[in-house]
Amino acid sequence: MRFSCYFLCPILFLAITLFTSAQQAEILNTYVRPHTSLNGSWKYIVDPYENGFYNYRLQAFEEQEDPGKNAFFTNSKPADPSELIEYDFDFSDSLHVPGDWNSQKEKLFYYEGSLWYKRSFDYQLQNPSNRIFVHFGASNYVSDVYLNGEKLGRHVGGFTPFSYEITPYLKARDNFLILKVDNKRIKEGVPTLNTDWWNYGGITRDVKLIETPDTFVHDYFLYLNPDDPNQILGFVQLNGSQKSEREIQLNIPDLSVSLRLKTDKDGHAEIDYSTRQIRYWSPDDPYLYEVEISSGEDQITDLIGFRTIRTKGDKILLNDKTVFLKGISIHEEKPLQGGRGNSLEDAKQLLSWAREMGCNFVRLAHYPHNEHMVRLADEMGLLVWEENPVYWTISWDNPKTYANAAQQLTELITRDKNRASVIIWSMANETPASDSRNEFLTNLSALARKQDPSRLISAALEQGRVNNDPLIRTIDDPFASVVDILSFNQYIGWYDGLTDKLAKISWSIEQNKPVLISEFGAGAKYGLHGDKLSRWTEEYQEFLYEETLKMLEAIPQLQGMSPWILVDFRSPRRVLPRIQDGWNRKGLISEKGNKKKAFYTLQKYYQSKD
Ligand code: GCB
Repeated sequence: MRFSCYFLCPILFLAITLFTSAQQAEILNTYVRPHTSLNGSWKYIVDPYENGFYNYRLQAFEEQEDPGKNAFFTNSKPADPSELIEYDFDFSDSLHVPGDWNSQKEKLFYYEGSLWYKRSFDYQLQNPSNRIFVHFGASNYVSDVYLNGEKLGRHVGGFTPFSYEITPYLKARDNFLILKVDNKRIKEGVPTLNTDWWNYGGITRDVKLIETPDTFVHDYFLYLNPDDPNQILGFVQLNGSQKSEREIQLNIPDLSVSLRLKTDKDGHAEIDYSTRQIRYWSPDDPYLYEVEISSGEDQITDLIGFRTIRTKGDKILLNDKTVFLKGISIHEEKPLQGGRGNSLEDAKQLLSWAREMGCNFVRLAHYPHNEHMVRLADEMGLLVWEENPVYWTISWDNPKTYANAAQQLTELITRDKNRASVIIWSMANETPASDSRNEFLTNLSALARKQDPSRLISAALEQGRVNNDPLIRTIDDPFASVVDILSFNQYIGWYDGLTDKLAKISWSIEQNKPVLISEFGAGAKYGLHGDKLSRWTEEYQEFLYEETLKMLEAIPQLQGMSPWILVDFRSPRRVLPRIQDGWNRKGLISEKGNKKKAFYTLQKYYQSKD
């Protein structure tokens, strides 16, 4: 009984639970708040030995009583020509923010380590009693943040937002914001040492300054009760010295909702409102309501769709109607240019390709993508799978690794919980079953369900064999009992035999749950042609898609798929000269935007599902 340890190891469980109290970011919902952008040109210093962080005894400068001028975050200059200071941001080279460093500078293409960023700015508060925050959309992987020489904090995790209040440190002129960003891969990290994607380092998403009144709308969550599509549930949370017993006005003009809420002593107010008027969000009608929330001087307007998503037996029900998920997996790379994607234009290109292929669903692999992706999916009517970067073989027994995974998942849910397009939180990808892994993922799922009762839980699992028969496949992973949607990756015909094997496979899946094939695929170099048994040709990939689709149709619980992958993407594991040259070639579109034959195979299949 693989789950027994879950019950038998109360001490470990307690330790894990203690680490789940994730920290709340200082400012949220920044997408819809007025802001001052700190994007643009930032000075940088490459620091592989972390010379600006540690002294020559490897003691952190910031832990010394006097860090001294050689600590880079002090941004010091020689007071007179005799003084020895061995760095100078202002005479250093620049990088564009947002953006990874690897694709901006040839000399940094393979760089994994510490790099310091510095940007100066002036800022005058609009009202002296206001507060001000600095917000980072994401920065990979560990970020130490300083303003005017003061440490604001450290953030761990490469794909989720973080922020700090800077009110006490702000000056009207010549503020200097400094980050040390370190993308060294570490075993206990999330993800860990080994991935099949490029470890792009740097401040990869927008940097914003956001000014608020002393007391402001910190957070809100509006969702439909999954069991009653007429009931809007949720909360509004205030932050600030006046947050207790305070009035909040919540309006949804197109629904004729005008609610007056009152916060409790913690600044929290619950929403519970019933109406029969709701126009439900769906891929056919991605309708978004304007929701206005105000309290005191603060006002925020967001666009929020209302829909229910649940499963019944082996069906997925969107607004109580069955839906088949015609999907594709996507990595967050800039189409055509390469490097980490981060703009609305990047999102538009990727999601338009998915739409052109006939998708109603995208799997955003293998980590949280930028917010433009889900905002645009909301507008376009694409259903979304979002994923925590728990990939392959994480340090399952390390409580700090768990705490980090829980923190990243919390930050993702916090950011995207109001997006109707997002229907699935995925806990992990291709993780090997063991007691400690099962506990890890079970606890993460419980955390996700607690934070968000309105969505489905899944994970990209692996398949197994029945009685060791290579031709009869099943899902015997114990985590299958926890998920709502039974998803798994399979590469029959690519890593597992040749394409002729596909016709011989049968599936014996016992769980009465919707089945989603989270990955299948084959590598093909765009423009390389040959017979359908020659690896890397478009014909091989096309044939594998044809045969796989036939094979999958025989699974009675099949409710969708997200084949691997929309576009060729960079991976240091893919070194075959002339074919891969550093790219994973399983894309249906090349990195230059050319569609391979299998693109049309999948398009035709999805059209047949309409
Ligand atoms: C997988 C992984 C994905 C890889 C893919 C491949 O199973 O989930 O991250 O990129 O296979 O191409 O091998």
